[in-house]
Amino acid sequence: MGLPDRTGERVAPGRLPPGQREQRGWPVTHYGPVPRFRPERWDFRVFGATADSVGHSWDLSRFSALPYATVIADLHCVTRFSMLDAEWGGVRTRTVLEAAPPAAGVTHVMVWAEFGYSANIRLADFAAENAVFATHCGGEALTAEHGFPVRLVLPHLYAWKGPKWVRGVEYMTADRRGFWEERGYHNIGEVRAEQRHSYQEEPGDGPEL
Ligand SMILES: Nc1nc2c(c(=O)[nH]1)N[C@H]1C(S)=C(S)[C@@H](COP(=O)(O)O)O[C@H]1N2
Ligand SMILES: [Mo]
Repeated sequence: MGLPDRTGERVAPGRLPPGQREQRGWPVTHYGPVPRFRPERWDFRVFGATADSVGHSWDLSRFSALPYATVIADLHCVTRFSMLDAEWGGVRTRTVLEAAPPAAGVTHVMVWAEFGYSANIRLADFAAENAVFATHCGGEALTAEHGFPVRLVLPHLYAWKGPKWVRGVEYMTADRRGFWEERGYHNIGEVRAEQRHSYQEEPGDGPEL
């Protein structure tokens, strides 16, 4: 689906983060079933410690009307496959932060998806310039198994930090572990630092397990 044609190309040395290999094509990896999209019930909510103390929500047409950006970004799975240079289209996390600003004390966010999947992310990581709530890849709408209608792409963190089927963002004034962060994966998950597993965590990297 609109992936760059890299047939016969070699990946330049140093292009891949440590311990990763390039995956041609786009595998599907997730825990649990693919949710059914119900447009009449779908919303994207921002809640928790918002600057104005109220929650914000968008239905899909209003969410899709937010400023659209395209970003070239990788997907790095902790199981070591990487998809390089995909073109993602959607709403930058910065746009969401501007539309529904966090309160002054917010340090982390929890990104929530269907079926209670969640990922905790430091606010500064979430606000990265190339972080996008993607609705499209390669110019085409996401397929159901790749996260339709919205998934988070946060290329400097391992891909478990990028939920598919996103439903909202919780602003938090303290860190709390998400789904995989409670189950053995690293609380921060930075790809270049190979922060794969919770046993690698240093004091201060996350709440006690
Ligand atoms: N909701 C949800 N999002 C998820 C996951 C999941 O289990 N549930 N798995 C993550 C992991 S570990 C990876 S590698 C990517 C895989 O995305 P893909 O299936 O589009 O390749 O989705 C991420 N987002
Ligand atoms: Mo993954």
